[in-house]
Amino acid sequence: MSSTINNLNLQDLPSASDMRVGIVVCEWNSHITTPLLDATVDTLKQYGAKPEHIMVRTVPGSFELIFAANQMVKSGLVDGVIAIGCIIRGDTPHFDFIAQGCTNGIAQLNATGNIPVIFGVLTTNSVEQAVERAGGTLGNKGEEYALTAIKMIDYARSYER
Ligand code: DLZ
Repeated sequence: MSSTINNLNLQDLPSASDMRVGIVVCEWNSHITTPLLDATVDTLKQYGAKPEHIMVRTVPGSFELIFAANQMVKSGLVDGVIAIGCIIRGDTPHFDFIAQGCTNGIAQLNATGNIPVIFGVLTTNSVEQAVERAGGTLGNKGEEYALTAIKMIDYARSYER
């Protein structure tokens, strides 16, 4: 196995065998978010996460990720949350409002909460760019989301040791 994936150093990566991970995934652009979700779950399992410790919930669109991720954070049922969405630029300014709102909302959860929330939201100018990153020529970003969650849960735990 190579020692990096998508710029992430895999050396000293902790096992996810005792980690509980929540995933919130969007229905919007499901042809993109489903392969992102699948790669995220597969990678978590590959690094030891137990299937029964991976909680997956679905929301309509990326704007709803903020509320749903916050509910998961507050539930105390998980050690970290991965928010998965795909926002594709259209003909109206809607893209900018949703992308900005979603980004700010998830950033705020990270700044104020006590568990990490991973930003697994693709923001692309075209469907093609999204496909490239969801199992296409540029790989699958879901792997990166899972690895980042494992690293950040371990990071959060370093303050408990
Ligand atoms: C309305 C909308 C639009 C135009 N585009 C996207 C998108 O590309 N990706 C996405 O995840 N959601 C989109 N949405 C839906 C909004 O995120 C949200 O569900 C609605 O504005 C209702 O709050």
